[in-house]
Formats: sequence, C-alpha cells, structure tokens
Amino acid sequence: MSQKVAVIGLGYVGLPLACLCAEKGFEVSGLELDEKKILMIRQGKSPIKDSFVEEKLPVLHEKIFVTNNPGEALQSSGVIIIAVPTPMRENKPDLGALKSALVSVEANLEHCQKKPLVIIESTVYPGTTAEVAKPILEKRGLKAGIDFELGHCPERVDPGNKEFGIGNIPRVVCCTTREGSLGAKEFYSKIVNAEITVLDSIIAVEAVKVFENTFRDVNIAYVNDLAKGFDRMGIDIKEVIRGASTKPFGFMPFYPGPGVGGHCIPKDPCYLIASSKKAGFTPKLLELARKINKSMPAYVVELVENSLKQKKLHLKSQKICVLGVAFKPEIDDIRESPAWPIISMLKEKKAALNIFDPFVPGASTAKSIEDAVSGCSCIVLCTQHRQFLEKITPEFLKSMGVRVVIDARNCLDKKGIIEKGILYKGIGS
Ligand code: SAJ
Repeated sequence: MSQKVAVIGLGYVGLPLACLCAEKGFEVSGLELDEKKILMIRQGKSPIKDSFVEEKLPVLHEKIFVTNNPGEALQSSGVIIIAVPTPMRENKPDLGALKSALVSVEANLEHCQKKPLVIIESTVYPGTTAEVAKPILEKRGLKAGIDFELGHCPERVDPGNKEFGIGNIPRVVCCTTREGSLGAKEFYSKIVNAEITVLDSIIAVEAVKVFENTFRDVNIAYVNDLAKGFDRMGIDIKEVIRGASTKPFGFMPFYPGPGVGGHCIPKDPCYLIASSKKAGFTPKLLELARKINKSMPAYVVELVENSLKQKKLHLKSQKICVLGVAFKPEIDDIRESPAWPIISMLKEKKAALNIFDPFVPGASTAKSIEDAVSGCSCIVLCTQHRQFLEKITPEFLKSMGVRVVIDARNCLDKKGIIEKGILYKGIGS
C-alpha cells in the first residue's frame, strides 16, 4: 500500500480526511479549486467549522500539500479519495463536480503508483460508480480491477458530533475486485479506529448512505405528521415520545420540528427516489415523507397566524422574533434550514421581523436575545441552541411583554409559559 494519499475536494468531508491521513503518517496531497481555501489551509487555518480540523490543521498543515493542479496533487498517489459535493439540482443529482474530479484522475492514472486505489466518498445514487465513474476512468483503455482499483466508501462525517468523529466512525466499502476491497479495508483500518465492513457489491455500498439517511427523513416525517394530528386530538406528542422512549427495544425516538434541514437528510432521499424511479419503481412512502417534511415551515407560519388571531393580534401589524436559523443546534450551518421558508413566508405576510442566531451573526438583525425579543409580541423558536434554552424562561418572556410563543422544537418550558398567561404552541405539543 503506497504511503501517498490524494484527496480531491477539501470540504466538510475531504479536509478532515486529509488531516486524519497526515496524522496517521501518510504523505497527503489535496486537490482544491477554491483559492481562498487553499490559502487558509496552507496557513494552517481551517476554512470549515470542524473541531477535529481546527485542532489538527495548525499542527499538520505542513504535511498536507494543497494545490489546484491535478497533476501535482495526483502524482505518485497510491490512494485517491474523491470527496467533492454532489448536490441535487431541480430534484436531479448534479454530478458535475464528481465527473470533473474523475476526468482529472483519469488523466493522471499512469502517473500514480501501480494499480492505485480510487475511492469515491461523495454521496451518490446507487449505480453511479458503474454507470458514471467507471466509463470515465476507462476512457483511454485502462481497466478497473486491472490497472486501478475502483470503489465506494460513503462519507459519514457529522459536523458538531462530539462523540463520533472521522477517526472513529465505522465505514462500509466495496471495490471492483475482492483484492481491491481488501486493499481499501486495509487503508481505512489504518486511519479509522472502528469496524470497516466490506459489502458484496459497490451498488449496495452506494445504497447504504442514502438508505440510512432516508430512514431518518421517513421517521422525522412520521412524527411531524402525527404531531399535526395529535394537536387536533389534544395529545401532547412530546409526552408520548417520552413514554415510548422507555421501551428498551424496538423503538427509536424522533422529534417533530419546523422541517428538515442540512446537506444530507433533505437530499439523500431524493437520490434514492430518482434512482428508484429511473428503474421503474416509484417509492411513494419516500416521496410522501419529503412532502410532509417540506410542509412543516408552512405549518409553523399557520400556527403563528392563528395564535396571534387568538390574542386578537394581526400578523401584519406585529413584530415577530425568529430565534435560530442554523439547521440544528450548536452549529452555524444554515443549509436547507427550515427557518428560511418560515422567514420568507412571514415577510410575505407583511410581518416585521427580528432575527437572531448566536451562531449566525451574518443572518441576524439583532445582537442578543434581549435585543431580538424586545418589542416583539410573538417569538418563533426554530433552532434549539443551548443559549435559547437557558435564557428564554417564562419570567424573561413575561418581562419582555411577549404574548405568543411558537416553540417549533418543543424545547421551552411550556407549563411555565402558559402559567404566565402567554399563549404557547409547540409542534404537536
Ligand atoms: N430533525 C428533526 N427531528 C429529528 C431529527 C432531526 O426534525 O428527530 C431535523 C434536524 O433539526 C435537522 C434535520 O432534521 O434540521 C437533519 O438532522 P440530523 O440530525 O439528521 O442531522 P444531519 O443533517 O447533520 O445528519 C447527519 C447525517 N450524517 C451523515 O450523513 C454523515 C446523519 O446520518 C446522522 O445520523 C446525523 O447527522 C446525526 O445523527 O447527527
């Protein structure tokens, strides 16, 4: 196994991986197009919020050769990891970045170590390695399994997760040949302190990532849909989930919210839906789950409007405070955050808004919770940042003259808020 690893794409996935390989003693090169990122990494500064990278890069950056030149990055590599973005565009997988990375690899294969290991870590739809990657890499006649090994090992990076980081998350992998799969297992076992499982086919490995994230989307849709019904039935879903969670087997809690954000969960089911439909089967449950989760922002806005009406207040004459725009707590990632459609719908209804997220000052119109809540008759909590749980008490809300609380994360002190005579609405709670 060659000691040189080339990582293509130094973002949320590639940069932690490059740091991990350098830390484990591999010679590492990184191919990155973004000049600003290249400069920061060369200076040992992390361009992403990732505690592992922020800790390791200042120490390891001299061991990571970063360039925008494919030939330089790939020269003499024994392992090539492709970790470029694979977003959805108009409900279709956009493989543009992946294809250009593969073209760069193909053009430099003969300058790599003998029989290099080419692994795609980017999230793809099942069949991508065979239908897209292999033809590009074999364009000039080199053969997968003979002149190079080709496989897939889905990334499982979870920014903000303090317990599981890139160095201890189990991985699944498969390559074109058994020898390739074992070579990949050997490589990942050198850098990851966790189980590396070789599956029987590349397409099964490609399906794992979208399968495990679609599992989340469907279960979140399950509780979101039930929350709407329980609200009508006068059942507090928060209590029901608390009760069901006492079952030590056969149940896993998910929680209703304002919708599903992030760069994985809203996207990965669309990959599975697209490839399933292409094969002639429409996965109705997956499509319905997406529809339910995408309906949640409008449900929150409806709660705002109806709750204000209950207090004889009208949306367009009220100042409303939106708390939280990050898609999950304690991070600054705003991608696909459900707060955005909530904010735009409230603006369309002519509500005046204060917005505050301590992790996203750039999107905030206020500098503090006090500043954001002052003058507002209604608050809409979209992200359960710890700071909000600590500061937004019933006493605080009463002292600020808040009349309505829409707690889209069911995380505030409902009983205490109601006792202060403030109208409280959660999601099914
Ligand atoms: N959400 C709910 N209710 C829930 C769980 C999540 O509304 O019960 C919402 C969150 O608020 C967020 C969105 O769904 O807006 C996604 O949340 P997530 O916890 O799934 O977080 P992500 O998007 O960071 O998902 C990542 C995934 N990791 C990878 O794809 C490598 C996922 O597989 C992990 O399980 C997840 O982190 C995790 O557990 O933190």
